[in-house]
Amino acid sequence: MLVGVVGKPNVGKSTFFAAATLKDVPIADYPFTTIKPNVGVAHLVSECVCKEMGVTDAPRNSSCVNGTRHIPVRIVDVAGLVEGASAGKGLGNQFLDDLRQADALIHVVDASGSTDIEGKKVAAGSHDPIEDIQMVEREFDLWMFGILKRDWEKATRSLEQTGGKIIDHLAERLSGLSVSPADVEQVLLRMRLRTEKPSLWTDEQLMQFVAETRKLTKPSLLAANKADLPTSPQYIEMLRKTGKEVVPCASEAELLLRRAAEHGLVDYIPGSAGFTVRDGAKLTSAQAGALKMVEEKVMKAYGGTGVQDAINRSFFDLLKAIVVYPVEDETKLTDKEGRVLPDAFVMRGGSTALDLARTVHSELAEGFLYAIDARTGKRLAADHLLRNREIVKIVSSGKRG
Ligand SMILES: Nc1nc2c(ncn2[C@@H]2O[C@H](COP(=O)(O)OP(=O)(O)O)[C@@H](O)[C@H]2O)c(=O)[nH]1
Ligand SMILES: [Mg+2]
Repeated sequence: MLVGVVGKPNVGKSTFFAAATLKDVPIADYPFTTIKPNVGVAHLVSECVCKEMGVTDAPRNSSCVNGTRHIPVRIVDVAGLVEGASAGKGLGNQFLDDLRQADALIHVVDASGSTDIEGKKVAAGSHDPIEDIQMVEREFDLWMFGILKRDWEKATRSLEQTGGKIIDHLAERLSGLSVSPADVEQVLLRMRLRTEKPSLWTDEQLMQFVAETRKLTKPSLLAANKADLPTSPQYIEMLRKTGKEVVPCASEAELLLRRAAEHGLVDYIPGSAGFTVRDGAKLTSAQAGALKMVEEKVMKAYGGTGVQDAINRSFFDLLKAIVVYPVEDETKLTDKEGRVLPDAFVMRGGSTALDLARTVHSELAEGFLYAIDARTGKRLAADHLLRNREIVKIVSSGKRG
């Protein structure tokens, strides 16, 4: 699972990305090997099961800070999007290459209204961020539309002559965006489009099709950034009225806090509603002033910087992700080496016990017999739908079982 950080230029995407990916807690090894420069590791925070189970854990793929697990996930900083990007303007199609791999999007907007549609600085409060949202979504849709439109007449005529399926054709054209035939079918059904005569679809219908496909396959939330500025609350109010999920964010404040924590100046756990200056920390007056601003304009006003919340919500709300703890010994909650609750895996919602076996090791999946719920000791079948924070032992005839 990969979440993309998108938006027009100068809204604070890179600041958000830098803050979210700043290594804040010590972690042994990242489970991701090849990483492109604009792909980084952020963390989900989730209440660890250690307290409930009354054990002291020894995490390996994640870390546990005061009973909260920080579990690595990947996010990608997408190049800024401007009007005309779908036709190659600005960084043009680069953003689309970044976007296509993303499963969900954090759409960063400048909630202070201090950047125009191209991202140029203007008087605070003078630009309505809702226009930016429409622009970004429209560019994305126009780009998808362009992919389909390129050979539409020829392709649909040929499909109608040979009895080929429009669903397969559309899914094939959009496969680079991880759009499946089932996704296409769902959208077409909802729109009640006549699948036997695609050559009769109008451009408006095709645009509606791509917009619906985007919503289904790239669910998004709004990170209303620069929330610390005085002109932001009014726009945040307006953004909420769009019915979209809105998370007020102060990315710069989050970056400041994580850096200060890294340097041992403050105690701060991402996602929390406050921070404390460490005893004996020698702050310059500039640092003290900046922290005071964060306290007043961010922590007191919003109960947190929102960055961690946006990351969490993109996985848990948009992708319905769950955290699962695989163990070897379901009574001691250990792995082969006796480590207690070593791993916490982030999995897609709808994942099964067999999916978990696959994630742990392919041999476990091949010889899968059944799984055991460590809390109840009950057996779970291969198709058991995993629940968030479930602790599971896989029983397998495979070598690793
Ligand atoms: N006041 C305020 N400014 C911010 C915040 N986040 C980013 N900025 C500023 O917005 C400008 C653009 O940020 P950047 O991350 O480069 O934006 P990008 O072009 O979307 O990647 C920079 O001057 C940042 O310092 C924030 O939370 N509050
Ligand atoms: Mg940037």
